[in-house]
Amino acid sequence: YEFTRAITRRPAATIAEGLRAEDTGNPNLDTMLAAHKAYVAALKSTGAEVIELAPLPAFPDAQFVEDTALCLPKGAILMRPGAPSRMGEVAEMAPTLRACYDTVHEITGPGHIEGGDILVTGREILVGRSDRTDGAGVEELEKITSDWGYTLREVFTPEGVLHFKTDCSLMDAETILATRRLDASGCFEGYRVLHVPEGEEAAANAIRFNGLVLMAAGFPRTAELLDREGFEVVEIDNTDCAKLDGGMSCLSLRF
Ligand code: CIR
Repeated sequence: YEFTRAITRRPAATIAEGLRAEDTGNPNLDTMLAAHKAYVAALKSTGAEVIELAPLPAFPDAQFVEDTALCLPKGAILMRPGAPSRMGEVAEMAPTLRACYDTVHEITGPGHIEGGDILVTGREILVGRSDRTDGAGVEELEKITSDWGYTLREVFTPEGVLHFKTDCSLMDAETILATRRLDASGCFEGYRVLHVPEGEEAAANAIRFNGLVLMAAGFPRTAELLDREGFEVVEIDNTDCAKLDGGMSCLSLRF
């Protein structure tokens, strides 16, 4: 959770064409841009450098940059999204990562894996299989990360949940904020787990970024819980991203 850099991408005018499991209305570009600005400002306020990429109208989900790569200290790994409409986002991200890293690997397939399914903790890499991430994708990632000395553990994302990290986030090396439904699968055994209060499940996709925890606004009991635990919380309006099943972690690559 200590980072010197982040990569973000401004939402494009085509956001209404973004993927969503359920139609709860179209996102509004102006309010999404305002929220995105607040998000970037919060990252920068910690002293980190934020690389802000230009919108990609051909890829309406491209602001959710997290899904395109995994950034680790030893190198970056380009993902292979399970959503066909998002495949092309990876090539758009590649040059930026190649400029930041000496080593950039890529998942070449046939499997699929998206960054939203990967949680890097203080001791291991957890990868949740989901509708977007399959066993072959996890296996290919494991080959790369084991060479770098990481332990990778495959876990499962609950039915109906888009990504593993839709339901959890790392608060510090040992502490995970998670929904009860995800924790019930037993995947966090040995960690300290803070449960998102019932009815506030959408607050589980937060990020610890240096001294701050960025979380979606509108979940007062979760904010209070994190505050009580000693975290400095910044609330960001997530109304528009939520309409596209996006949250705090999806909006950046952090390294
Ligand atoms: C999608 O369905 O792929 C996008 N509309 C949302 C992606 C959210 N990304 C994430 O949770 N890492």
